[in-house]
Amino acid sequence: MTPRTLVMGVVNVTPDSFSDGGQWFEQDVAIAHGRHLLAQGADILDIGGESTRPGAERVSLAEELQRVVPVVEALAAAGAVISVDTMRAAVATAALDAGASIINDVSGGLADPEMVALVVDGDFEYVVSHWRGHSDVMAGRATYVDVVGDVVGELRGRLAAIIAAGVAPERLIVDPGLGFAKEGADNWRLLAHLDALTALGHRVLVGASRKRFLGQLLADAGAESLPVFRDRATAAVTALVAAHGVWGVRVHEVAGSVDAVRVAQALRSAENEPSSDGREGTP
Ligand code: PMM
Repeated sequence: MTPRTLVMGVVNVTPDSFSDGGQWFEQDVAIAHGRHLLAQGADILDIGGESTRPGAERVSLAEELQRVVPVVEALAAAGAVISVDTMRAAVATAALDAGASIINDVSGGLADPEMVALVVDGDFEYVVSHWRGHSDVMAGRATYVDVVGDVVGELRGRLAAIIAAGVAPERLIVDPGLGFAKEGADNWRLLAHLDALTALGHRVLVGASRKRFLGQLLADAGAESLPVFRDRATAAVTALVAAHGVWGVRVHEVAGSVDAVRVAQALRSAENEPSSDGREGTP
């Protein structure tokens, strides 16, 4: 039986995500939210202390550490598999010490020159996303000759550099970086050509959850399109990419994607079963 797609639940420890309480309140809320996502069936929690939405400014290292580390500690102690969404090697180091086992670097090692050396020396799993610059500049860099070929080519270059530095290829997970220096049509093209990403030979992670291109789709249809209304569309993307066999999906609302993965898995099993009259299933 092919392994099912894993659901990675997002735990953002960013002040703009929560009401204006103090630091402890935010951390308590984040920890409680992580527990809730686990109860809903999340396989992995992805904890982040820096917003990467378009136009966002960077947080200081001290602030990112203060936000992330206690939440990692608490949720790792609760038995969760922890991924940390950071572009900083120092945050990754502290998070690994606190119990994380995956580093999710949306810059694919480009934002911090220390990151690749940390990956070489460690034994954690490392997510390499397609990235062309920080949130303040990325919108101006969404220019492609052929988005699928360009993204896959740039990712191939990053993977080769990281492997050449001494990282075992099986530790790497690739991500097309939907929304990062990409317009709506670029995201749809990448989703339509996941096979080109899979062909890189690594596990594939997809982060479509609540992104602007889903909001645009809903708005164009006259539906409610604010981020909180994008979870059904997100779950639909999960079903489609899980049917394609991706390793994981990164989502804010876990329950819908857990069900979507169940649906995709049932479909994939049925595809592989012989039909009841003894003939092989559809090739
Ligand atoms: N998207 C966001 C943040 N981190 N990590 C990965 N691997 N892939 C993504 O697509 C991704 C990510 C956008 O952040 P949000 O939590 O504010 O939506």
